[in-house]
Amino acid sequence: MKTSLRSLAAAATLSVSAIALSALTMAGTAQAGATFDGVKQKGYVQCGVNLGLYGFSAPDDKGHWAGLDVDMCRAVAAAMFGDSEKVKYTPLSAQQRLPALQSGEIDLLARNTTRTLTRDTANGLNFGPTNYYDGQGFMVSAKLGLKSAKQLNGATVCVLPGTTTEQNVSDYFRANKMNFKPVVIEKNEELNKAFFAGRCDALTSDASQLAAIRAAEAQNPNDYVILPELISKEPLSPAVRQGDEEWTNLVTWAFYVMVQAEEKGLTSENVDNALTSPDPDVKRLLGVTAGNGKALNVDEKWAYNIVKQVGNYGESYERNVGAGSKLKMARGQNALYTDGGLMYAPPLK
Ligand SMILES: N[C@@H](CCC(=O)N[C@@H](CS)C(=O)NCC(=O)O)C(=O)O
Repeated sequence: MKTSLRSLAAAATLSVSAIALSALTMAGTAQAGATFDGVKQKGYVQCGVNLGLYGFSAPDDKGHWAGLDVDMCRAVAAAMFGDSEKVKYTPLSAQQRLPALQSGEIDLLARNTTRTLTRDTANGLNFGPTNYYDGQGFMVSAKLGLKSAKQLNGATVCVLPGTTTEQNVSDYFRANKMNFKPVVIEKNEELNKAFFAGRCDALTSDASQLAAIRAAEAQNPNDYVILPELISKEPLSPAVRQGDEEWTNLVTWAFYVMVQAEEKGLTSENVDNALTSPDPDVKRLLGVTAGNGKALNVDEKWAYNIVKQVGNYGESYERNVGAGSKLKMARGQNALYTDGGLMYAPPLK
């Protein structure tokens, strides 16, 4: 009796440890997901981007896609293939973007897309880390002499459908007991034209986009002002389909590499010298100490390739939307946490 009890207990311990062991093994070897495998097999990332939004995703003078969102696509390609050029771009309107991801037409959506609960759940998406913290604002003609969005009662407002913008603007007017007349136009280009032609008193959009539209499309940018109120939170984030953790992980950590590189002072210029750094975090980041690559099922040089080819987050920011661009956006909330911003990379270990 005693023996059999003991052997039962032993068997139970054995099976518990067998389960624990198999769980460990599972965690140790990355389970390849369909998107991860598909991307690897075809040799490029199919990235959904904006139809053309200066600073985020727009073709440059030479026809190369450039921008903060484009750099997200490039970082993932650098991690996966050691080559940031292994990306094909699918330009998408606001209304096309989610179906394009859900249907599998694209692998990654990096198109100034706000992370929301509904998109994260009912729409079947997963979001990577926010690559630009934004908020919705209003742009008006300077001639109107307005100082505040609170003066917009009765205004006609140009707004793009299929966006968080559309909902926020009605919430804002209702909350402030004001009326407005929406002018809803699906194509960005036509919407902006309508605004610049004077068909609406105000254009509403994420504030970074208002700055981009003003810089790239106004005949005289000084004729327009962006009102000071930000009426919403728009954490713009890359999105993937649910169901492929391996792919979600790669996208997530590819972005964190750029932030971590900035935290550590690593740039595309100095990253080669950093390969001999004695700092254990830098060694791990650059694959001098192996482990992170294996965990993500990519080459140990994955993060080095991102920093070398795409740069750290600050470099990407300044080049695309900051001092080195037409937008000249201050870092604001997009500064590192050490400078009072929200950019913070969890440990890459
Ligand atoms: N971040 C918001 C808005 C995204 C969006 O599509 N914004 C429009 C304007 S409201 C846009 O990208 N415009 C680019 C352009 O006008 O070129 C969302 O995810 O719904």
